[in-house]
Amino acid sequence: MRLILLFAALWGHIYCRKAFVGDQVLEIIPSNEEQIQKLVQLEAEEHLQLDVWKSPTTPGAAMHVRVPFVSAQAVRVFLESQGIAYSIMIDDVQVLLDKEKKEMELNRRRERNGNFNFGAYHTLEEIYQEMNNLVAEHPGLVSQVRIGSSFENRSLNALKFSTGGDKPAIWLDAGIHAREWVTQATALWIANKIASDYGSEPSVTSILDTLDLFLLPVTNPDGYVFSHTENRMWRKTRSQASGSFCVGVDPNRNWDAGFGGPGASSSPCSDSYHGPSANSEVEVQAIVEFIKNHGKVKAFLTLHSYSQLLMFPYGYKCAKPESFDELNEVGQKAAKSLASLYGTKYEVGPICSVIYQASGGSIDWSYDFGIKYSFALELRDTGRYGFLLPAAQILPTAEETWLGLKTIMEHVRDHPY
Ligand code: 0X9
Ligand code: ZN
Repeated sequence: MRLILLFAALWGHIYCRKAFVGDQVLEIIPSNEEQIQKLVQLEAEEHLQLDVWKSPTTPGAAMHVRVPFVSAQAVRVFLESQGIAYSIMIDDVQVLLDKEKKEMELNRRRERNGNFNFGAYHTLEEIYQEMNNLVAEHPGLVSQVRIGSSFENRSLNALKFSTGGDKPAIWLDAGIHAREWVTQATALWIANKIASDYGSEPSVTSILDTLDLFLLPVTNPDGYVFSHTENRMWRKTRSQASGSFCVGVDPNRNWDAGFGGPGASSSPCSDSYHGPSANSEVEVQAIVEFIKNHGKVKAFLTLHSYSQLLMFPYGYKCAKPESFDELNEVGQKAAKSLASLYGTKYEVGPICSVIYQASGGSIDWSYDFGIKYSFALELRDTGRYGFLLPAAQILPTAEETWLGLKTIMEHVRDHPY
């Protein structure tokens, strides 16, 4: 009997070990360039299996990193020996994941006899179902466009909001990075908000009387499914590289904009792997083809998390874009209306100055393609929960984000080009 129990415990330990038990997320503050270099070296130590949530940039600015339980000791010793300041941001990642899962199950039971809860996280299936419902409830305004399929053959479904005719359009996507769950949830809330406000709220009404809107809530469905079923921290696509065991490409390093340059990795195992060639990811390809074929897309907006940033080009280079002054002005205006609701502060500026140089990003491609109003938003928070933002913050995040986006859309409406 004892032997059987021991065996069961061992089996459980080996095969059922929850992936993130005891993992911590550290906030590390380098105080000089030398310490930043040390952190970059630390990040490169593959055996430590560090998951960098926020890269080190300048002295005094925080780096966030998930440290697997087994690497904790080594990382602490390293930081202390170098005199680098750090604190614990999340003490046990698995505790947050268990809570998140429990909340989702509870919500699922509640939803069985009621309406879709926009303040909860949902599976891909549930999101696609709700998109179908939206179309069914607003047939004169909302339709669905299948712009392509993912590597694992899932539909890439965009919602089209149109009052008729082929108007110039706004593009809005979310969830290109799988684990940024608040973005897919926010996009869906916004879809519902627009559908219900058209005809009664003057601003939405006039935007849609002038422009069509295409909204893709789940840009990376394979990654999203994987983040639910296997690894909550999954970021990339699920494509299979030839000649490597590692799976996936960072779809926000895969666009044809400074492809393969600084701020992207050529290692298939890296979370910022740019892929074998520009547009190698079918998910990226589908959007590029759609935008090119449409021919009249005037704004390209994309949702990421986290850090509370409102960014515009460039990321692949640190030069100012030609429309810097206008984009900066629109960005500041949007950040102001976003903050008017709950006081959430956003930093506004070019990708290269507000985060880091990063090549192959979507809004750099769209801008160079000729879409002047190209913006990327990093939603809540600034790191308390990072990618694991509690579901209780979905609604406030969505509401405030919508105010920011609406301000951008109003500007696009009033500045045809
Ligand atoms: O590194 C990224 O791809 C984005 N940050 S995230 O933490 N969400 O991964 C920011 C990149 C800026 N956006 C675009 N270039 N579109
Ligand atoms: Zn992202």
